[in-house]
Amino acid sequence: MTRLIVVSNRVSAPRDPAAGSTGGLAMALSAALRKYEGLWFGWSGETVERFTGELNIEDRAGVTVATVDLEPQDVDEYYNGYANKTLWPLFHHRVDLTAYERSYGEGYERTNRRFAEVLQPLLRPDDVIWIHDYHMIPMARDLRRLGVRNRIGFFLHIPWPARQLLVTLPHHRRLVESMFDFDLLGFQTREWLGLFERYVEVEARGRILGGGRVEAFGRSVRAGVFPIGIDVEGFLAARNSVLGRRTYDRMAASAAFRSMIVGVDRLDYSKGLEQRLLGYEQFLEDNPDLRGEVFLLQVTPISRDEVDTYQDMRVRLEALAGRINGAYADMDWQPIRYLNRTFRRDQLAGIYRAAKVGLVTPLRDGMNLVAKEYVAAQNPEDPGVLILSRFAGAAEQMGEALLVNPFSREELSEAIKKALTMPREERIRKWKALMQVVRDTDVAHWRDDYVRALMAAAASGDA
Ligand code: GDG
Repeated sequence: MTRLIVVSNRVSAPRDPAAGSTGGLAMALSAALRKYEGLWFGWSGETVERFTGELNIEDRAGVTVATVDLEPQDVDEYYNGYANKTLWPLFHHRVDLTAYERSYGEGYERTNRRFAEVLQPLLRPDDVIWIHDYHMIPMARDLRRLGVRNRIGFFLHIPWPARQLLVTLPHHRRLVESMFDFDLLGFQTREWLGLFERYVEVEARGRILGGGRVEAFGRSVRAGVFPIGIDVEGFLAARNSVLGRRTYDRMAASAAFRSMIVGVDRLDYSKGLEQRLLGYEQFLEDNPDLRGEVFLLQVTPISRDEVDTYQDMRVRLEALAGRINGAYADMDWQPIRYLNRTFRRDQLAGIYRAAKVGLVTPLRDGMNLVAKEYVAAQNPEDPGVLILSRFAGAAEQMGEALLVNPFSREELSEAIKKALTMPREERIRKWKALMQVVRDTDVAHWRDDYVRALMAAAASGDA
C-alpha cells in the first residue's frame, strides 16, 4: 500500500474537521491523507531547550500526525530568520526587506537536516513524499544523503522570483541545485515556472527538455504548474450554514443603502494593504457623490508579529486607516472598518456574500485563495464584482475579474467605480466564467493532479 507522507513546516491538521475554522489547505491535505493513508510530518510549533528529535505522534480525525519540537535557535534562524526574513521577502520582490544573514542560512540548512534525520526512519520503501513550501527547499537533498530513494515531490505556494533578484541571495545556486533532488517541482502558475526555468537556463546553464523536464547540475527534474484551489463544496456549505446565513443577514442589514467593499488578508506587506487604502482614498476623493454610499470592511488578522517589519507595517496601517476615517467620515458614516481579528470560515463566507465588491490587490502573491473564496460565496442571481491584482497568481486563471495594477491609486479608484456601477447582466456573465474556473480547479483537483504526476514521475537520477 502506497502511503502519502506530507511534510510542511507547520502541521495544521484539524483536531475536529467539523469546526471548519482551519484553512482550505489544511482541510485538503488532511482529506488527501485520509484518501491515501500516510502521515503528516513537521514542526510542532513548540520549542525545547535541546533538540532531541523525539516525535510526538497522534491521530487527528483519522490523520496520523508526527511532529517534532525545535530549539529556540532553530526557530530564530530557520523560521523567523531565513524563511520569513530572507526567502519570503525576496520571493515577493522585496529585496529592500530581505535579510542576508549568514546565521539564518546556516540555521535553515541545519533545521532541514534535522527534519530529514527524524523523518527518514519513519519511511517505508513504497512511500511517496510531498514536501510543501519555501521552508523546506533543501530537504530532499538531505533525505537523499541519508539514502532515501522514494519519490519526493515539492510544491511552492509562493511566487518564484525573477532571476535578477534571486541572484542577490548568497548561495542561490546551492539552493536551486538542491531542488534537483526532487522528482517533481510544482508551481502555482506558468509565470512562476517560467521564471524558474529562466534562472536554470541562465545561471546554471541548464536546458528545458520536452515533457516538462528541466535539466541542470548534471541531473533532471520534472517541473509543472498546479494551481491551488479551494474546497468549493465545503465553502458553499459554510456559506449556507446557520452562522453563514446569520452573518450574511447581519452584514446586509449593516450595509443597508450602502455598498460594502471587502478585503480579507493576513497583515503582510505582500498583500498591498497600504496601496489599497490609498487607492480607496483616491476613489473617495474622485467621487464625492459616492461618499456615504460605500464602505470598506478590511479584515486583517495580525501575522508574524515577531518580525519587526510586520510590527512597523501594523503601525503604519493603523495610522492610515485612522487618517482616512478622520478626513472623510461623517456623523453617521465611516469609510473604513479596519479589523485586526479573525472570523470563522462560515462567518467569512457570509461577509463575502454581502459584499458588492471583493478587493484583492496583492503586490505579489503565489495564488491568493481569497479571490476564489469571494467568487464562490456570491449569489448567482446578483453577484458582486472581483477586483484582482494582475500580480496575484490567481490572475492567470481569473481574467474575467477586473484586473488592476495595485501600485496605481488611479487604477484602483477607477476599478472600484466600475465595479460599483457594473450592470447586473455583466456581473452575472463575469461571475459565471469565474465560478467555472473556481470549480474546475478546486483543491481536490490540485491534490489529485499533483499526486498523480508525482507517482508517474520517474525517480530522479542522472540526466
Ligand atoms: C499562501 C500564499 C497561496 C484570512 N483571514 C481569515 C481567514 N483567512 C484565510 C482566507 C484564505 C487564507 O486565510 C489566506 O490564503 P491566501 O491564499 O489568500 O494567502 P496566504 O496566507 O499568503 O497563503 C498564497 C496560499 O498559500 C495557498 O497556496 O494562495 O499565494 O501566499 O483561505 O480565507 N480564515 C479565517 N478567518 C480569518 O479571519 N477562518
